[in-house]
Amino acid sequence: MSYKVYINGEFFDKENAKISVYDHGLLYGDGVFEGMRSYNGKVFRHEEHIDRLYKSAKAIHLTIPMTQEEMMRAVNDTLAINGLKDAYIRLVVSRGVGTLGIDPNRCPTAQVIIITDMISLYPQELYENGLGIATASTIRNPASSLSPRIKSLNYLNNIMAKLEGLQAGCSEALMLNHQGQVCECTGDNIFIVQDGTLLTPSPDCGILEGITRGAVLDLAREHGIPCKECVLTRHDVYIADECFLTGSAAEIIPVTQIDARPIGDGKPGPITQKLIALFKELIA
Ligand code: PXG
Repeated sequence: MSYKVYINGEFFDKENAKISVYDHGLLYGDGVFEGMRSYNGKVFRHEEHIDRLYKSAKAIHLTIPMTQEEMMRAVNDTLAINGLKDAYIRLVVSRGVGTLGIDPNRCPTAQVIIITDMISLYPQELYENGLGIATASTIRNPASSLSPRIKSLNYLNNIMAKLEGLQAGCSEALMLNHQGQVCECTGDNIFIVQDGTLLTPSPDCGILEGITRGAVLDLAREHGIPCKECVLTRHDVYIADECFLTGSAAEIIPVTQIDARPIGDGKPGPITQKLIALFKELIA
């Protein structure tokens, strides 16, 4: 199926959806993006994603040439033109076409690209049995050099860690910050359960504040599961009763092994399963 791609207000067939090689998004990773999901024709936490996009853009001094309302409409229009109800949405705003050299002032207008496609998920088997992760030696960018709160087009920090995970035979890798505290995985936030309490690194640890992470914290609070945003060490993950990851693409996926050690009894735990069920209801 060839889906149409939105570029600056126009729709192009996938094979004709092209941008300039002088775009600073390509040349320097200068831009921001969002990865979203739609369920039954409705974008999950749409406004929150668009808010995060505009905050990322603001942080890198990038002006998006349309309002948040217009952006939400453009996303809905792209889904509609492609007849997609359950989809993955990739929204990219790049610095746009410029000259060679990093000066962003040489790029007069940002480019807005919206790609909608089928979702590619982890295999179902991993949702049932859990996934293994490995700690990467690549440290998460400290907020003082490039804030992980910016969802930027420069993902090399995460890609370096992902490569380490894959080399260790794992599809995700755990990233620590420069103080050795647990941050997040390369494209997912991390949670553990210890003695019935749900724990996840606080934003101060240097993470992307995931929208799915926020939805899971809301669900836990609504359903009386005690939860805390705090500092976690790798040791805490090693001795956790349960562990899972959250992200727009993965939703909630259990982790049953880290650095070749089983987590808890090596099977997805009851609180993880409860949250997976509650999340399914939320998106139904
Ligand atoms: N941490 C990082 C570093 C991420 O990139 C998350 C956490 C989870 O955030 P959300 O808001 O999705 O709950 C992400 C999300 C992709 C893709 O296509 C990447 C993400 C999400 C969806 C798709 O690479 N990253």
